[in-house]
Amino acid sequence: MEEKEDEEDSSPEEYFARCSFTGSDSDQLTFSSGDRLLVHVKTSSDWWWAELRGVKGYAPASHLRQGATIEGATEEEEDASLEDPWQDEEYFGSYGTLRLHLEMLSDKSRTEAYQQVVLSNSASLRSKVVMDLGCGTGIISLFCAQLAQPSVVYAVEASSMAEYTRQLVKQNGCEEVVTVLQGRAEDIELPEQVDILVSEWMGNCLLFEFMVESVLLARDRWLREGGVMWPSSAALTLVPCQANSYFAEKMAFWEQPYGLDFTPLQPLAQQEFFTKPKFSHLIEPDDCLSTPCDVIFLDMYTLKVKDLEEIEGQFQFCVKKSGFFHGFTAWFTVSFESLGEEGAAVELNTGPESEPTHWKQTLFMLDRPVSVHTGDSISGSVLLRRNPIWRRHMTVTLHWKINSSKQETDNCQVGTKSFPMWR
Ligand code: 6LC
Repeated sequence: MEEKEDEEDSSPEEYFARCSFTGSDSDQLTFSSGDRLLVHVKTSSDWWWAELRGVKGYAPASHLRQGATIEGATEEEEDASLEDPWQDEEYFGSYGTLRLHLEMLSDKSRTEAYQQVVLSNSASLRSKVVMDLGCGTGIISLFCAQLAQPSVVYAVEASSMAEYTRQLVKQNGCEEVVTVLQGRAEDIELPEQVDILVSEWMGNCLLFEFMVESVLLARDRWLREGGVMWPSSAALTLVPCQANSYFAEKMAFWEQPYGLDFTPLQPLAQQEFFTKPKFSHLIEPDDCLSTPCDVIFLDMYTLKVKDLEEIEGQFQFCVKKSGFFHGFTAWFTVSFESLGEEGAAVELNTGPESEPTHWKQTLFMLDRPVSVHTGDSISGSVLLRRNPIWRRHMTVTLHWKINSSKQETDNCQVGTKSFPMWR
């Protein structure tokens, strides 16, 4: 397909993506549901020459519609628009069963980090008012009650697990201290402000699920002036990496299964396995092609809900070993500040140098591997863009530029790829 620059009119039309689309070559745009596109030329009935955030390319006409509202939507889309953009029924429904709680409680690094911060700060927790947002089975609240002497812990839980949490509190003799409140943190009323707001809100790639929004709203409403947030800050870390076995398993596989050439399936494989990030990847420290770099830092005291719409970070990596650059791996770290002189700070790091957690790491595969050498640099940016419709989802866009340290090779390569998580 050739570019249509010369035919462009001066007033492009505004369209919105009815669903996400991943371009299969550099001529095509990649966008997420709800994205605003400017259509310059209606090249054919199927493909339009359009623009998204300054980048031009073809977009499938069937994926676009005029107007962000449900006007002009098909019946099917109207139904979708009646759906809760937070998908709370499904979300809290899944936390009403044991599967996820078992996974979280079995994660010792995670659970013991919270236990440790309570224990190391037990003296300062004395007589304090605590809110545990999204308490689940109540483990953090129970740590507070058993390891310290807070005056009260408000354990807030929206799912039906709250009924059991109440029983667990009783069963463990903590009912004098822990008050279980069933409801969304956004809706509950407390009799007082709190000194400490503790929550385990982190999702894959830190923000997925966007439970952090509930934490920020609760902070602004219920945390007293000078109160403490646990965690107090969070960072997202990125590293360019090789992923030889994943690449072999999903892509190279088609080259010679049983001595046959199945390579025509590779574009399909790419679409199926590399379009979305791979959650639950465990990267070997050896697969890191350079020293990891913190790309995004969130201060839990100053972060605002509206900041969550778009968060951007920059990176500059120096390749420390030659190999195949298959993609980027991301993970996060959260820090808990100490409550005072006698307390201690605690960190929960979900990276490859720490004990694996249930979050593991998130792998973003490039469309094709690039061979890199010691001394090359990989610079660029990462953008986390919250889905404007599905509020628990986001798209991660990576831009990279590889500068080769070798004079003879074509010494600069650029790339960009967007990964919906999940819509
Ligand atoms: C924690 C999730 C728990 O927090 C789970 O039990 C869920 O029902 C609860 N939760 C999430 N959002 C709210 C809210 N707004 N109000 C009350 N309870 C809530 C683990 N999930 C992650 N760390 N991602």
